[in-house]
Amino acid sequence: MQLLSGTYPSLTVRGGHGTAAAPVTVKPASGASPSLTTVTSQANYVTWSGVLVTAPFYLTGTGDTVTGSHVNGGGLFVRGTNITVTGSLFENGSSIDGIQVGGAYGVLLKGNTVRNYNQSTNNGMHADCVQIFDSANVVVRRNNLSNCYNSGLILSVGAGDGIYGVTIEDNFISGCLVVSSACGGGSSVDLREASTVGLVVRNNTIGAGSARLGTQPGTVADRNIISYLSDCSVPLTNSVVASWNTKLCGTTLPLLQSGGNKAGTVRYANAASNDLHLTAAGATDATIKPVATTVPRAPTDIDGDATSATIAGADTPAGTGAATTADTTAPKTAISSPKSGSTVSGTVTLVATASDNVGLTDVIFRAAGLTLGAATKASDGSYRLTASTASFPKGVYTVTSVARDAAGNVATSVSVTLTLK
Ligand SMILES: [Ca+2]
Ligand SMILES: [Ca+2]
Ligand SMILES: [Ca+2]
Repeated sequence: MQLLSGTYPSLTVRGGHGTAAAPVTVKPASGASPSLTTVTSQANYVTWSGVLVTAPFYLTGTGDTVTGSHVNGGGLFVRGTNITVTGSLFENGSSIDGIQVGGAYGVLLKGNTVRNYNQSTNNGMHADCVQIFDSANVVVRRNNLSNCYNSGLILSVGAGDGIYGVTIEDNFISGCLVVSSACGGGSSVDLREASTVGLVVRNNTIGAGSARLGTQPGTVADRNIISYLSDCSVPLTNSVVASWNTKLCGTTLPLLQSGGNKAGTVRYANAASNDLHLTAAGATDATIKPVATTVPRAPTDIDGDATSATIAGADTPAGTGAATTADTTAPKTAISSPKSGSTVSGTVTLVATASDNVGLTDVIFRAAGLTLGAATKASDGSYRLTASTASFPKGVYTVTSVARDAAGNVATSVSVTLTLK
């Protein structure tokens, strides 16, 4: 579908004939400069390529992609399933988030720039570059997020459905520096949302603003560079921290005395313009002596260079990284109990097997388009979730287990059919 020049009224896209193998692409016609206002994309397998959007942009379908596009003055609301947002620029919104991922499943945000979102009215949006809530299996990779009023990247409670499986890697993330007089210098990252399960934060360079990391069980925060750390007790490893809350944590932050962490200031190419690439001296500043952790380092940096085992953050200078083998092998998972065709009631224990060539990050169970919860590993190696059926209407459900590894590869089991009575 090719768009001619002009300013379009509010668009809603329904129906359509896209498939995973052959998505419908919406793009400007050759030489045309269309300008879209509000876009609501409800159709499945639509690729928005090279479009300009100046108002809210909603993605609610399955298998939709936004690539090489420019959202100027608007924000993207990701509400669908298996959504990819890549190589796009989001900027200059007011009292709106740059990219808001809510009630979504299977989202990749890769290689985008999100910047300059301010808050001028008290509408409850708390303008963030990226906000995630009530979602599962989200990968935020190789983005540059900066200058957003409330936070560069925030996980929040939403409706309380929980956040399952978020990998944040190879990003430059800064808080609010220059946008407006209302800009209070907010958080670079705020990852404290307690319902989060399976959070991996690795190889990020986190610039100006307060870094608020979480302490949720299983969180991994490894090989990051952090300008200002707000917390005294977070699961930080192999990281370089320039400054921290000395009132709360003391002048000698204990977590920087172990775990491969160190205190130190890192020199960047141009921090004022959010270019957090390392200078030659910065590469020395960011050098670490790593200790072993439960997840490997990210294979590539923000530029796609191979990461170095001994350099923290999102940028490895080209040529200094040792090639690692990216893990492209998805985990395997299957539901072992209850058997398909079973009738269940009351409290049900779901049991799955799961494995991966490198290592699993988490296993969740899903039914009726909802994430039921995260499984815990039992002593026999199986993954189990005990869930009440009280909030589900009686009927027939297809239940799957979903396993994820640290590279963000996801596997979904063959479904089992359970009758709830
Ligand atoms: Ca927000
Ligand atoms: Ca690099
Ligand atoms: Ca794997």
